[in-house]
Amino acid sequence: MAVTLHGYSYSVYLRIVRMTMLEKGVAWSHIEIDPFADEIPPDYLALNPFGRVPTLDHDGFVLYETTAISRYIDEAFPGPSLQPEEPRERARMNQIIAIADSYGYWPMVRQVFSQRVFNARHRTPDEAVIAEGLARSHRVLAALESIAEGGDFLAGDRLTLADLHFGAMVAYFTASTEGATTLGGYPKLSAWWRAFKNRKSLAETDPGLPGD
Ligand SMILES: N[C@@H](CCC(=O)N[C@@H](CS)C(=O)NCC(=O)O)C(=O)O
Repeated sequence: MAVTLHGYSYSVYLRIVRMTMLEKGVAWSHIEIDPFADEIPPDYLALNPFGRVPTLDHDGFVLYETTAISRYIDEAFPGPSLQPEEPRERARMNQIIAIADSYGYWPMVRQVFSQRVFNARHRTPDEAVIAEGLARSHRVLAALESIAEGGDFLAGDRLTLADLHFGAMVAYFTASTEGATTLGGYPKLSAWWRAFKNRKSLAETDPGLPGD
């Protein structure tokens, strides 16, 4: 069974899928595609008309949208289940993923991390964008602090897709000093991150920075 992932090495969303694959013990091959390029190759747009990454190809079954991919991997492959059976825990997991996508990704990754860390070596960071990103991140972190389980995992008592999803975003967010300081103001999330940041799947999917 051949699994191919089309993605951009520095993509948070690609990392979520890669971590899911590692946690499940699934091997894959990688095809690099830069979604920020001026022109997206037509053969990629034929797979994903939105031109975003990642896109999965599993023996000709093509799937895009990260949550659809990670749930598919969890359900289609053996290995530890990454979704709770208990309805309320499963609902929390889904809620955390939706909050991360809807309200967290843009301020935490695109406004704070991209400005302060990723682009900073060739462009002066836009301090107004960073300030706005930090302000908007607070609301996300406060919301997650109030619903997080309070232990090593965000939903329930074992690893779920919520940890992988939000963890990839927090990895980038805390690569900036302001992001790390901001997260430090939320005790439950800080305790979760102290445990999660040592996870093997997170370390093994660290893309570093371009030129490292
Ligand atoms: N809803 C998509 C979002 C994926 C996404 O935004 N990926 C980023 C990279 S982390 C991307 O392709 N960005 C290109 C752009 O913003 O034009 C998913 O869940 O897969």
